[in-house]
Amino acid sequence: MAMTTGGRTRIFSGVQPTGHLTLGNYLGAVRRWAEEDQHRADALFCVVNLHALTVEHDPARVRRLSRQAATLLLASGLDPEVCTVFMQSQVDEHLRLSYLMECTASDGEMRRMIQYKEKAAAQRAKGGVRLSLLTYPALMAADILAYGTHEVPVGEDQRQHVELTRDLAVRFNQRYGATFVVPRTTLPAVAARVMDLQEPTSKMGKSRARTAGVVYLLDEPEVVRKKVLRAVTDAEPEVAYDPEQRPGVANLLNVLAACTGGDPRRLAEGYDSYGALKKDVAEAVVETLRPVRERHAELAADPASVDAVLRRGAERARALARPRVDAAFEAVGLLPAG
Ligand code: AQP
Repeated sequence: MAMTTGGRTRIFSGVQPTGHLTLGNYLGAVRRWAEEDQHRADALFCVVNLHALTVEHDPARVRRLSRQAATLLLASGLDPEVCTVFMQSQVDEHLRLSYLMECTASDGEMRRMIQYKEKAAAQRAKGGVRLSLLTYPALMAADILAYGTHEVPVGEDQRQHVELTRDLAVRFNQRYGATFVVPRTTLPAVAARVMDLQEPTSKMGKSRARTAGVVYLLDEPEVVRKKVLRAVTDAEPEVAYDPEQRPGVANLLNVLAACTGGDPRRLAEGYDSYGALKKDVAEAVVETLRPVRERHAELAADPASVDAVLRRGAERARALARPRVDAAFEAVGLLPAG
């Protein structure tokens, strides 16, 4: 029998401190964690800072972005009295289990990951691909499986990694006995993949080099307006929702729907010019992000309280993860420590 989670649904998800958090992170993942997930389950949310070392990094920047990401999670409404917020590197169980996941996965599986292919191509051109970029999904599987997670709320781009996590959990359980819960992905109803405003066929990502099409959670309202008003659309005269043929307009309609609660197809019917649509999108985004920016400013003024939340979160996470990771060590044939 896989270890239980006390009868409650367990949710785990995370965000990488590879850059400043974006509107994509918020609409695709973080907002749902705060508004729904933390209230309906035993939920853990993590700044996955080890993942930020898979690409070239500046230690001071990773340190700064890690604390900023944690502060933004709290500013977005994650309540440490209700859920567990912590820093991945402060809970050793992630790395312990990651090695067992590397021993469960095959190199072919890792090489098939789309994110690996995309990022490796970019890094190869710059001079070298870190081995950890290839094995990243093993660490991500460990992040999820250590907690007996049932649901992983993520954006569409992470679906393939959660699928791999499922495969690894099933394989491990078959080889060594039931140890892990097999988790499933949950996606938001709209905005599961927010696209770059300048390149609407690419995901809006926080580590993109060109930032004109990326809205950051901490952008000033004037900057948000400028980025949205300059978004790439197309030459067709009427506003219509067609993600395949007209990705720029569809992206704006998805963002508007996510911010205002409407349906993107229906919303399209209410516009006869791109100018009017962009104006409404800009204001909807500014208003959606306003409370997050304001709360962030308050919390950032007291970094010690954020660190205290992370310390408490890490303690709880460690206590939850350790028995399952110890059981996995024993199951594969490693002698127990004491
Ligand atoms: N554009 C997006 N639309 C919807 N959801 C998104 N997510 C990320 N981008 C979008 C979701 O946000 C959570 C945290 O993801 P991440 O930290 O991996 O985000 P990132 O911004 O994509 O970071 P990078 O460094 O640019 O990473 P790569 O290129 O590796 O994705 C996840 O739930 C993610 O799905």
